[in-house]
Parts: sequence; structure tokens; C-alpha cells
Amino acid sequence: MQPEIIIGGPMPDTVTAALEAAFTVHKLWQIEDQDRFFADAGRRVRGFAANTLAGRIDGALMDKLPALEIIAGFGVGYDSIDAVAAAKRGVIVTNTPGVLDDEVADLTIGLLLATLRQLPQADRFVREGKWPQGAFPLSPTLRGRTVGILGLGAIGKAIAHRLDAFGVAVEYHGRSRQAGVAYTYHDTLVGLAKACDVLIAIVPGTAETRHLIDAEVLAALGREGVLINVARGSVVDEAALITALQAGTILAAGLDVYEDEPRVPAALVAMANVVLLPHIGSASVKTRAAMGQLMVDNLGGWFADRKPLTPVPEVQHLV
Ligand code: NAP
Ligand code: 8YV
Repeated sequence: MQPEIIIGGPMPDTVTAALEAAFTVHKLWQIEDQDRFFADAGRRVRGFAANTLAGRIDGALMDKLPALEIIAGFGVGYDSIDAVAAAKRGVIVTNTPGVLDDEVADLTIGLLLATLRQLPQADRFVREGKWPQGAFPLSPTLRGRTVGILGLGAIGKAIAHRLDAFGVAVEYHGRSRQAGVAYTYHDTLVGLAKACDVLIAIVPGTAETRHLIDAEVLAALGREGVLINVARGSVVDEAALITALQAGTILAAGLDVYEDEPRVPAALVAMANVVLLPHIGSASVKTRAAMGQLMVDNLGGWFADRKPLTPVPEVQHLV
């Protein structure tokens, strides 16, 4: 008998098909009477394929699934899964590190250039037929800037590597100095923000990183400063960001993530100096397929011989 699993939210068709081929699948968002489901079929569910963007998986939900053994996340960030609650219940949590680093780094560079050179605004200018009336205004530039990276982990390093080719200085802040990199390390985020005029956030969304980028950090970034957030919305105090953008305390922002996705504050939508993306850092067909395959392999590895490929740190002692 195939193990029974829940899929927490819609995933690419190929990923859903791979899950359906290997497991007996329940699609949580399609179940009308969830109380009845949890009292009946839910008691047989051994695995959970978790879409990061489809709601939080907390201890209360785990308690409704007494046979649950593994929660396999579809993404590297697992802030939507309470991994500590899972570990307490002996439930494995896995994520999909590594297979999306280059894709997210590419997107970050694209968002940075789009924000500085105002590419979406220029596109709108052409489409709205404004070009015959005069040239598009001159934009800010990446030239001569110093880029600060908050979180020089796997993706942060891939971003830094790309920035090397652009000939700009890279500095960073994180919990600790990274071995084997020549970039200047700052032991405070305010110190990094003072030293740079672009700040890229690519840390996990945790209690410790919540609102790390606040009014003080934005003020330190300065009037020519540009914020790029491809981490999690929670890392930035969005109200402070809106105030800073409106007051001209910083120059511009490029955002892929928000505090209350998929809701984006109207104040951000109204601003001309902000580029807004709908959380698409890893969202190419190829990379989402690779993430999906790793998630399926984590589930398969666990059910075959209790060997998931990429368990998250909080549960590694369970493997
Ligand atoms: P990673 O390799 O684990 O790197 C994370 C980095 O953040 C590490 O250098 C870590 O420091 C640092 N960090 C962690 N907590 C910190 C804290 N409290 N203060 C300062 N620095 C801290 O993770 P990754 O694969 O690069 O991914 C990073 C995050 O990007 C994910 O968790 C996810 O939230 C986000 N992400 C977003 C998208 C998107 O679509 N926009 C796509 C993928 C990932 P240490 O070296 O000391 O551990
Ligand atoms: C995905 C992400 O949007 O990997 C992450 O942490 O944020 C993205 O790759 C998300 O995981 C889709 O579920």
C-alpha cells in the first residue's frame, strides 16, 4: 500500500503528478469538510507535502494527524512549518536547499537592475505611448555602488558571485563571518547599511530576523539607498519602509516578498520608485521541477528507509 500524504496547496502539475504516482494523495485545499477528513482519512496520513505559501503548519495541525511522520517543504525557507513543534513530536521536516540558488540569485540581480534602471517604468512609458512626447527620464545607476548582503548563505554567495562580475564592491552582515570569502564583514547590520548604498536581504524568516531591517537601518542606508528584499516579508518592517520611501529617506526598493502575502500594501503599489514582484524568486518551470523532485525524493527516502535527503537542522537528530 502506498503511503497516504496531504498536499497542502497547489503545486506545479508535474510535481503533483509525481506525488500522485508515488503516494495516495489528499489535496487539503480541495477538502470541503476538513473536520470530517481529520477525524477519518487524516488519521492514516503519514506525510505532508507543504507549499510554503499555502498556510502555516503548526503543532495544532500536526496533532490532528496522529500518524504523521514527515513534512516535506517545497522550498528552502521553512518558516511556514513549525520545525520545533515537529521535532517535539518526532516528525521529520525537510526543505529543498541548493537546487534553487542560481535561479534566485539571477532573479535578485534582475530585480536590482530593474529597480535602479527603472525597467518596468520604462516599459510602461513605451506601452502608454509617451515616447513620442519626449525621452524617458534618466535613471539612477548600479555603477560605483557598494552592495551590502544581509545573509551570505548559499543564495547570498550566489548573488555576491554575480555582483563580482558587475564590478561593484560587496560587503555583508550575518550571524557569523563566512569562511573562505574575501568580502568585508560587518558585525552589525547598521554598520553594513552605513557602508553600502544597496542592501539585499536574503536571510531566513525567523523570530530573530523579524524586522531586522527597521527605520534605523533604512536611515543608515541613506538617501541614495536601495533596498532589495528577496528573503521574507517579515525581515523588513514594511511600515517603516513605506515611511522611508515616502519621506525620501531612501531612494527606491525592489521587493519580491511581503509581510502579508499575497496582499501588498496600497502605499507600495502607489509609489513610482518601487518595483514589486509576486514572490517569484525560484519560480521558473525548471527550478520548480527540481525543487519538486527533491521534495518527492525526501518523502520517498523517508518512507523507503528512513533516509530523507535534506532534513532541516531542527530535526537532524531524528534521522
Ligand atoms: P542559507 O544557506 O541557510 O543562508 C542563510 C544565511 O542567513 C546564513 O548565512 C545565515 O547565517 C544567515 N542568518 C540566519 N539567521 C540570521 C540572523 N538572525 N541574523 C543574520 N543572519 C542570519 O539559506 P539560503 O538557501 O541562502 O536561503 C535564505 C532564505 O532566502 C530562505 O530561508 C528563504 O527565506 C529565502 N528565499 C526566498 C526565495 C524567494 O522566492 N524570494 C527563494 C529562496 C529562498 P549563518 O551562516 O550563521 O547560518
Ligand atoms: C518558493 C521560496 O516561492 O524556497 C523558498 O524559500 O520562498 C520559494 O522558492 C516557495 O518555497 C514556494 O513554496
